[in-house]
Amino acid sequence: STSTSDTQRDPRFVSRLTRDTLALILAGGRGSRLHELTQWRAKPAVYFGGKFRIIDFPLSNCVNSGIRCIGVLTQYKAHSLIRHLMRGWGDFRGELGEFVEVLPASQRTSESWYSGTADAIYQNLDIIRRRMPKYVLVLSGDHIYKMDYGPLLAHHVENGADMTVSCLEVPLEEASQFGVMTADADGRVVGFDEKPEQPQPVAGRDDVALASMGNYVFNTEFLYQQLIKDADNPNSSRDFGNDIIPTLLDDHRVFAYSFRDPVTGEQAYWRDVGTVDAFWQANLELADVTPPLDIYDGDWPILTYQAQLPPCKFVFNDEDRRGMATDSTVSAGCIISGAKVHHSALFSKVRVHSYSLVEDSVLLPEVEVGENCRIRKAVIDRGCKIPAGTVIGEDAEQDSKQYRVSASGVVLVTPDMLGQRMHVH
Ligand code: ADQ
Ligand code: ADP
Repeated sequence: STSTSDTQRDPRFVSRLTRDTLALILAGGRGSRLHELTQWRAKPAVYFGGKFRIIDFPLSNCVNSGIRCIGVLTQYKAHSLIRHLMRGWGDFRGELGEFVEVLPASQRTSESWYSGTADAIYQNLDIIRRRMPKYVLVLSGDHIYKMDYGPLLAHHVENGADMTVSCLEVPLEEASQFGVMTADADGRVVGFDEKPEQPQPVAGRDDVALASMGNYVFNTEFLYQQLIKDADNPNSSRDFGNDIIPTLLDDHRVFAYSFRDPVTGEQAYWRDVGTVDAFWQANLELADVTPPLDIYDGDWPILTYQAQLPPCKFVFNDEDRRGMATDSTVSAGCIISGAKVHHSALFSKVRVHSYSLVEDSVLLPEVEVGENCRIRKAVIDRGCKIPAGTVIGEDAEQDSKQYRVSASGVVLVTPDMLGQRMHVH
């Protein structure tokens, strides 16, 4: 097996790590707490950050890290996701050994769909075997963050690990939604509980716990053995966090890799935009003067599919109808005509018409806001046509009759709620 001494023998060792890695992105999850936003699309296909989809973040991280052998495992409502992958991620250079391959659940090993995350990988073992990578990097397709996977792989190899779990510190009171681990002084994982009711804090602290990010590095041979063993266990739910990781700790070398901001060494940006509130907030944060996530960082570009679109345009009609946007992100193809947009995120091809106001809101592609509307604290799904004179976000009781109002008062509006779904293409 590879060891630190390889680094001394061969100076090309570090770049070989990412080149010898196959990344498998789990993108089959439902994301049910996003409610109607994932009624027709998988969570990784949900729009984010003005012009991206969530899956663009792990995909860009792979490419920026030098990992260009990538499989995306899809299952739930995958049409929108697969279309995006084909348009935006389909032009890799096969002759250079680069690819983004879609691996849909297709009952290849049995009559069942992917039952859990481990089963999703298990059902593709023969495909992995054919690629013969040295390491398999299993990634969650659900999170927004910028991460170089190179140091994670180096950490794995330097520790002589069988498996490495990427993790970060989270407040103890939020920890029960994650896989929570404890590690010894060398970083070896000694305890792992999937979504525990009483999470264990980090040694010597009482306010934070070590949460798994759902990103794992495996030695390929080790992964085969464990998945085959798990497949023989009739009591397993075939999930890495529930069934596999806890059983490995005694006999195998499982290490924790703590993900930190590479520049500051502080807690890194990582968001599970799993609820409508979290989705709304994370999108609006990008419009802040100093956002917590820099999407303008040329050293770590977030790649995506970009439609051919004209520039966005702001029309000043007269003193009462100045088209303007402040503290907002506005994407290509938008037209703001005689209307005010403040502290909002407008995705591509959004139209806002005269005398209207849009504030603290996230408008997904192709939303049209008619004249004389007031929209506050809303998330408006792709393609919604908001009729002239509509008021949203001022009266929660009224809003909740037609739309979904979240615990913190964010109003979610979808074409289905407006009776308009059939007009979307
Ligand atoms: P969860 O996010 O709750 O916890 P899960 O719902 O299994 O786990 O989703 C993990 C990833 O796999 C997501 O990207 C999802 O889209 C995808 N996925 C889920 N089911 C799938 C299937 N059948 N086929 C293909 N893809 C599927 C996990 C870990 C925790 C960890 C958190 C971090 O189990 O230990 O703390 O992620 O968010
Ligand atoms: P995107 O995620 O790219 O915005 P759409 O909003 O067009 O995609 O829809 C996502 C998927 O859901 C597509 O496959 C679309 O055909 C399907 N879909 C949307 N609404 C309905 C509906 N009311 N009935 C059946 N399928 C739908």
